[in-house]
Order: sequence, then C-alpha cells, then structure tokens
Amino acid sequence: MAVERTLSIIKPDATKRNLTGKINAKFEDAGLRIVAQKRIQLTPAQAGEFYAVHKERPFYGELCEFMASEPVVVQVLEGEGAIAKNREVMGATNPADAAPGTIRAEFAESVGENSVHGSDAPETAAVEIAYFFSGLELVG
Ligand code: 3AN
Repeated sequence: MAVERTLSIIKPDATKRNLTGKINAKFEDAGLRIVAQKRIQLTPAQAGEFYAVHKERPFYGELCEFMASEPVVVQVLEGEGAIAKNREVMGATNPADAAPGTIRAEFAESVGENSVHGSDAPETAAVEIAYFFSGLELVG
C-alpha cells in the first residue's frame, strides 16, 4: 500500500475538553505519523469555505458556527493507506454507530460535535492539506 498524507482536524468540542493528547495517541498507536500540526482559531467564513461541499445541507450554518466556536488543531497524518486508516481510527460520523475503541465512540458528543475530521479521498486530502499548510510546513 502507498504512503499517503491526510488532513485531520481535532474539533472544538475536543480541544475544549483538553483531549488533543488523547486523540493524538490514538493516531500514533495506529501507526499514523503527525508530520504537521498547529492550533488555530477559525472564523465562521474560513470554516464555511473549508466545508463548502456541505453548503446545501441543513446543518451547514450550525457546522460553521461550531467549527469557529473554539480553537481547532489542524494536522497532517502520514502513513501507509493513511486516508482509510485515519477514518477507521475516527469511527463512524454518528458516535452512536462508531465501533468501540474509535475516537468518536470514546469522545464524540453528537453527530455534529464529533471531535475529529478526516479527509475522505486522495483528491480531497490534497486540497484540504493545501488549505491549511504550505509546502514548507510539511517536514515529513
Ligand atoms: P465525516 O466527517 O464522517 O466525513 P460528513 O462528511 O458526512 O462526515 O459530514 C461532515 C461533518 O458535518 C461531520 N463531521 C459533522 O460534524 C457534520 N454533520 C454531518 N451530519 C450531520 C448532521 N446530521 N447534523 C449535524 N452535523 C452533521
């Protein structure tokens, strides 16, 4: 399997509860390397641009407000099959459906406030990584 990079976000519900370290341990235990990471405060407009693909969904406004409500930690995870592996470690979108031991099963509060974001395909990973990081920040 090819070595990939994926964009991960530790969301406001998790940063607020001081869970960054516990969530990072899940990534590292699964063999994902955190090759870039920063804690930032998004504006609702920046969150809206990031989630533009969901613009027509009924929860879009709520999602943008939530993502701008507290700091987030944006990061690039690297490893063999990192995109799928990260989504496995994250668990299902709705924590009620997330497999035991996954981040969302252990930490998420609801389908909206679900602790983490992870890219869903190589094309979206490339766009999402470039949204937050310059090439100089990706040190491997
Ligand atoms: P995932 O993050 O698992 O790829 P998506 O892409 O379907 O899931 O949804 C993006 C984000 O939108 C989710 N992480 C969640 O925060 C929010 N979201 C999805 N479905 C709902 C919903 N029914 N109500 C509120 N927020 C939602």
